[in-house]
Amino acid sequence: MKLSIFHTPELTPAVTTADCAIAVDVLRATSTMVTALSAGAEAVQVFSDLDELLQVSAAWLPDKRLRAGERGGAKVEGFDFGNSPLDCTPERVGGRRLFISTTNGTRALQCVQAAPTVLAAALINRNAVVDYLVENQPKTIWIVCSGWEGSFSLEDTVCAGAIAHSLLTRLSCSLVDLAGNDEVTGAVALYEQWQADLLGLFHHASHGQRLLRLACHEDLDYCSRTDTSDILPIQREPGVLVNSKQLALAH
Ligand code: 3SL
Repeated sequence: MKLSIFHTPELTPAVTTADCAIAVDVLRATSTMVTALSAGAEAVQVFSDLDELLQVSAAWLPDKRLRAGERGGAKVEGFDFGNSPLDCTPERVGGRRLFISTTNGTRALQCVQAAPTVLAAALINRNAVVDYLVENQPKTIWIVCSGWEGSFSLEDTVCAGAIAHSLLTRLSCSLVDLAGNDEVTGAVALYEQWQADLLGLFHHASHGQRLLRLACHEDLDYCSRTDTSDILPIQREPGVLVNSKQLALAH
């Protein structure tokens, strides 16, 4: 198994050669997707373009869909939700499809949607992701961090490091054997330094600070908790992610 980490969609090779691609946007898109599926959403469908989201979701009955739109951390006017995982309660999302477009996270998913397997990871479902990788043993894995508008982000890299760190233990392999690029070694070191204070790291992160200015303290706290959800979002068709347990039942 070889793991490579890319810090942004822009740094990710245009042609995906990974057997398994994992998109990460800890603050907050992939944390929101995990939470929506955990609360019983039928699926999550991702868009980089807001107009396309409105057009595609218009074909769905209003009581079967929810539209989530975020730009610059704030909710887009006219949408049902912004991008807070805490909005995804069973009462609000149960049985509905979440159509979502965010500044960076949905772009990360779209840039690897051609991979044979596409997963969404956050700190809250780190273990579910690692369980899948240990069980299925894909030869080549890419973790694509969302970053912020083309720049590196601490919170996504620490999550990539948390996944790599856990794989090293579970597979009893060395960093040299696992790492497909230098970013893996850097991400593991970042995680090792901050694993006991991930919320503290979020307070240093530029996007964490942006969200704090928008009074999203509870979101930061929620997204910093590791291994609290056993939900694994997996792509069923390009751009559409479902709970992996649902996909297993269908086969
Ligand atoms: O960048 C993104 O895709 C978002 O997750 C940003 S935010 O946390 O909703 O502000």
